[in-house]
Amino acid sequence: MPFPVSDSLFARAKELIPGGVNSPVRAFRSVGGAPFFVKAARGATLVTADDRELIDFVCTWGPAIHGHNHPVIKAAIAAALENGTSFGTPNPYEVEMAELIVRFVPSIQKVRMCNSGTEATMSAIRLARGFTRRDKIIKFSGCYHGHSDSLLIKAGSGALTHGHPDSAGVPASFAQETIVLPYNDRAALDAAFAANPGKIACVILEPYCGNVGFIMPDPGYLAYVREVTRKHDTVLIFDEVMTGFRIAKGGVQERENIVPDLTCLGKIIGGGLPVGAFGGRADIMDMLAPLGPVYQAGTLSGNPLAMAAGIAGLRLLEELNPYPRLDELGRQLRDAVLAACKAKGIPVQVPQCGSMFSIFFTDTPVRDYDTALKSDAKLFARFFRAALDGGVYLAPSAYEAGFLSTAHDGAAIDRACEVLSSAIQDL
Ligand code: KE4
Repeated sequence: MPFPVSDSLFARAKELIPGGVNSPVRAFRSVGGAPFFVKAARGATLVTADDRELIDFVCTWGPAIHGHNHPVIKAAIAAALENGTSFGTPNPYEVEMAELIVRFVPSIQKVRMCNSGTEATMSAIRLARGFTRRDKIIKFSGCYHGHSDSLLIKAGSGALTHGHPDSAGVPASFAQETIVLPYNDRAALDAAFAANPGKIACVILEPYCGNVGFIMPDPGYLAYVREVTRKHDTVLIFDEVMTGFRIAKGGVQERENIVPDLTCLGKIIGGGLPVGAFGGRADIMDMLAPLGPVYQAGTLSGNPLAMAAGIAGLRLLEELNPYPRLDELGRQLRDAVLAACKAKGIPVQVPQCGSMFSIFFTDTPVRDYDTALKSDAKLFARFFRAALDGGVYLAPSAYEAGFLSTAHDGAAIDRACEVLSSAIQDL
C-alpha cells in the first residue's frame, strides 16, 4: 500500500540525508519499498504522515515499554522543561536516576550516564581495558553493541541487515583486538581464553540477543561465561541496553541470577529521549575520570529532560510491575503466529520472553548467528509487507527483535494477532 506523503518526504530526505534515514535499519532496504514517516505516536499506535494508524511492534526499538507518549512521562518532561533543557552542571535528576538504577540493578554499585547505547558500551570497554591493562575483547557474532569501531565486527542489527557486519572504515589494527565467537558455544570460549592467556580485558554480550532476531542462551551458558571470565580476571560486561528493565525490572541478570562486573543500559531509561548509561563494580567504575585515568565525558550526559522522562518510566515500572502481563501478551502473539504457520504448513520459530520476540521462518531452532541466517529472510520480507498492509508494523528486518508495551493490551494485541494470522495465510 503506497504512502504518498511519506514518499514525497522520503524523496526530499534522500537528497540530503544518506539513504534518507538517520539510522540505517529504518530504511526498509531488506524488506523492500520505502519507509513511511511518522508524525505522531500514542499508546501502541503510530500515526503516519499519510494519516494511517499502525499497531507498532518496534516501540522505537525498545524505549516505549509504556507505549508511546505516555501521559505520566509526557508530564514529567513538561515539568522539567519549565526549568530549561540543559545546564552543563550536575542536576538533581541525575542523582535520582542513579539511585533508581542502583536499586533496580544490584550489580551496579556506581553508574555514569551518557547519551546512547553506543557510548555506554564503548565507554565500558575502554574502562575494562583501563582496569585490566589488557587490550583484547571478546564479542559474539550477531550481537550488536552500537557502532563504535571495536564492536562493528560481525555485528548484528542494521550492520547485519544491510550485509556489512564488518563495517568499512575500521582499521585492521583495531579489529585484531576484537575476538568474535559464536554465541552459545562454550568450547569456543574456552579456546579463545587458552589462546590468549592474560590478554582478554572483557567479554561483552547481550545476555539475551535482540539484534540477530531474538535469541536466548542455552541453559547454563551465561553462568559458564561468568565462571570463565571470573577465572581469568576478565571483566564481564552485560549489554542490557535493550533488555534492561524490559525482560525484568533488574534485566536479564535478575531473571538469570548472574552478576556481571559492568552493565550497559539505554533506551527505557530515557523514556524515548537520548540516553545511555554504564555501571557496575565500584572498584572498576572509580577508574573513571575525574577519579581515575580512564577518560569519558559528554556535553548532554545526565540531561534533565531525559532523566525526568526515564525516572518517570522507571517509577511506573516499579508501581505497575507489568512483566507478567507483558509475558501473557507476548505468548498470545507467539501462539497466534505458531498456529497460523502450522495451518499453512510454513516452518517457523517464534522465540519469545516477556515483551520481546522474533519470527524466524525456518524449521531449525535458532540459537546463534549461523542458524539465524538460515531463516528465510525473503519470506520474512513478504510477511512484513503483508502485515504492514494490514496495519501492523513489525521491525523492518529479519534480524531484529519485536517489542510489546503495556499499551498493547486488549484490542491492539487481538487485532494484531488477526492481522498477522491473515498475513501468514496470504503468503
Ligand atoms: P544506540 O547507540 O543505538 O542508542 O544503542 C546501541 C545498542 C547497544 N546495545 C544494544 C543491545 C542495542 O540493541 C543497541 C541499539 N539497538 C538498535 C536496534 N536493534 C538500535 C536501532 C538503530 O540502530 O536505529
